[in-house]
Amino acid sequence: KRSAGHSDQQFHTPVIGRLQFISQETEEMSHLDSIRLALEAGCRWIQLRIKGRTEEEILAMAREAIQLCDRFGARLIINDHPRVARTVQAYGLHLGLTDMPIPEARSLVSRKMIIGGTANTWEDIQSRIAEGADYIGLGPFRFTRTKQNLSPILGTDGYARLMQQMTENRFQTPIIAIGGVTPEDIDVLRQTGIYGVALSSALIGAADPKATVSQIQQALC
Ligand code: TZP
Ligand code: MG
Repeated sequence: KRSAGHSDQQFHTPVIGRLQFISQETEEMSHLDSIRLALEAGCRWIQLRIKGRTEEEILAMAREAIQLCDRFGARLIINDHPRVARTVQAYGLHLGLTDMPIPEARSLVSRKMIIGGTANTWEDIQSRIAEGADYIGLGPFRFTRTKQNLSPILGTDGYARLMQQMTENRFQTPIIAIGGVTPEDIDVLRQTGIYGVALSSALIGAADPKATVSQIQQALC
């Protein structure tokens, strides 16, 4: 029985996936094509990440993305746009360091929506946790063309150092490694204590996307 004075939120334990696919547009593929590829390969945790379009355009694509994800029983995260996430009733919202602050976004979306935040440094990690992020996308692991204006590369040593600091401070927010991650990186990354990974190119460019997803999922559980 729930005791008086406690909000529902305290009793709501969000599910955070360990493998998040980040949508991408290439010459051959639209964002939705990339999501379809990831879903068909077995990925059940998708982020719609669209840059350089209007909110209306992104909303239209988000409506299609959520239908597609529903069909596969997958969870959709919307990057950058709280209103779009609210309108399509996405499972989550992901906010970067220059986006709306997490507490402000919380007041715009449903109480049960999960909100992830980006971090590149220990200072970012601390402020994301203080802001109440449900998970942290920490990167970049290595160089990638997928993101513009990339922050300094962390490499394995960077994750090892930051995860050590997480432990010392008893911080438990799940850390998702991002940026140029490939299936071969999962084992070393896991040894640093990260919770999961977010990737795009490694799946889009995979010869056998299904095998790639199962390989990654096995390495992560
Ligand atoms: N943030 C840091 S790197 C990145 C984002 C959104 C892109 C990750 O894509 P890829 O293709 O797996 O490097
Ligand atoms: Mg952003």
